[in-house]
Amino acid sequence: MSSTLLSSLDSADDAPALFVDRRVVSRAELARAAGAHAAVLASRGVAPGDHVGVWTDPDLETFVALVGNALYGAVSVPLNPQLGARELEHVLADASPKLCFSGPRRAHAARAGAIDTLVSPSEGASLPPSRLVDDRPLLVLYTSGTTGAPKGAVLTARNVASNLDGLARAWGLRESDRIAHALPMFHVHGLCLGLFGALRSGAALDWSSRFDPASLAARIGDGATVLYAVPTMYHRLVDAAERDAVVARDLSRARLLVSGSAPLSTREFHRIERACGQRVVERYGLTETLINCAVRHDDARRAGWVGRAVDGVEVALVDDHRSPTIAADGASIGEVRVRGANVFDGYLHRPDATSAAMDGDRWFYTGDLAVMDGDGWVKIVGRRATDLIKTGGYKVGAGEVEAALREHPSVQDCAVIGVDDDDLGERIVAYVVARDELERPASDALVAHVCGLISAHKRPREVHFVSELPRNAMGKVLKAALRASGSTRR
Ligand code: MCA
Ligand code: AMP
Repeated sequence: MSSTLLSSLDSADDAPALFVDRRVVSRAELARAAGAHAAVLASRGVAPGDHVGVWTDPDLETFVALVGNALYGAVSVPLNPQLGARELEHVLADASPKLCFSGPRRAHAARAGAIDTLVSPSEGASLPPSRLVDDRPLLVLYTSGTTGAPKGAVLTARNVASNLDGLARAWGLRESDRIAHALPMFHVHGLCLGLFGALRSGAALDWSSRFDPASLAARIGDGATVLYAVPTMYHRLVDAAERDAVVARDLSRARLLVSGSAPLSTREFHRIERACGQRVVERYGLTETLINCAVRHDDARRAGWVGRAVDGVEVALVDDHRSPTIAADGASIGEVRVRGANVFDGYLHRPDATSAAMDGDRWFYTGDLAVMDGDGWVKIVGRRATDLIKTGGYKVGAGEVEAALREHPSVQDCAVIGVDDDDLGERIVAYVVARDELERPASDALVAHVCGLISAHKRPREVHFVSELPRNAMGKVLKAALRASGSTRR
């Protein structure tokens, strides 16, 4: 393990570090800009360990701020530019950033309320401090639970570095690699694996601000060697590849196509293989643990299996009493628990939630259900909580969406479920009881209302009006009955 966190920046040479929408930035340029950012932080009274919000707009300045914060020791709290008002209020109150960084768009300055906003620091020549792999926090990433507002997962430099080293070994990442992705920069996948993973392994990051299948595939045609994407993106990529031979050819040139954040169906795995001759490599993780299992680059790849434990991670299956009694026979189902340097420090201000998810031996209980075979290969088969929805690779708590809907004056009651969807994996469907049956709000208005309060990707894709919700004798909504009642797969 390199003792410095973003080790490829230590040499600060002319090798490309980043392609941001095709704008190339060398390691030397990135290191210099990150140094200037760090100098501005210091001049604004930010101390190492302070939280700094970063609006993750699709600008080079966002990358500089994330890297500059990491090197300086400030803890980045990445902010989705599309955070609704209620979610933003929660994140700012919970994380109390010392200031929020905004790129040249400045549009967010007013949104952070009383919190000071730092706009794109100017050039400067100072070299960045070199951050060691330490046990201090590096990031606070907000992640949804079954109930309540999202929780801030605190990840340390060691969590991230140890996991990135395991992944670099699993995938044989090297300086000649260029990792392409079009993922958001406020989650583990795009930020930790994509940005920090490239800067630690010496590969370059080739980032596209918008996901467009043909353009992303063209980045591989243009020299990117590895692709990171969520299954929804692979679904759209293979649709494009089936229509367009150029897309298929570009995808066929990748050294590795890597999928994660949600299950890649066996159907899509085989479609991709047929369209471009590539067997996708899957890996499985959580915000709290980073990546637990991965298929190695030289493994035989099996549809539906997420590979073996990443180096440095212990993975086991447990029964309902959290006892490791589940046989590794490829058929017995248990909950996945994990332990290792990858496992986070805990949830910010939520010792209750941390101790519910992590035991005294530092095993983290994922809530995911899986089988394991005799070689330690894992296949995810479901999850314990039915109120957690994975849509387009984003985790969304049904309760968050319900709470947002309930704030609408015309909504008397509601229930939100995830329904199987070929494109999104699951799509969010809302069942709504209107306060006045004769004056139902328009579905679009309800969706817009949700987008105003929480992130747009948490919006319902369908709204059904019902006169009442099915409930059991205890008054609990019967979501299984809703699921059975109407919306079908598509
Ligand atoms: C739509 N939009 C609206 C409204 N309706 N905005 C305001 N009001 C409305 N009523 C906007 C959206 O904000 C967005 O804006 C645009 O319409 C379309 O967005 P979206 O619905 O998200 O598009 P999509 O086509 O469904 O997106 C599919 C996607 C996306 C590109 C695959 O879901 C995605 O990027 N997923 C990645 C998720 C991810 O990175 N997960 C990693 C979690 P605009 O066009 O301006 O954007 S980390 C994790 O899971 C673990 C650790 C792991 O294992 O990796
Ligand atoms: P998040 O909190 O957004 O980090 O989401 C983590 C969850 O995504 C996990 O608990 C799993 O349910 C799911 N997940 C991530 N990767 C995979 C995968 N390769 N296969 C199945 N589920 C996955």
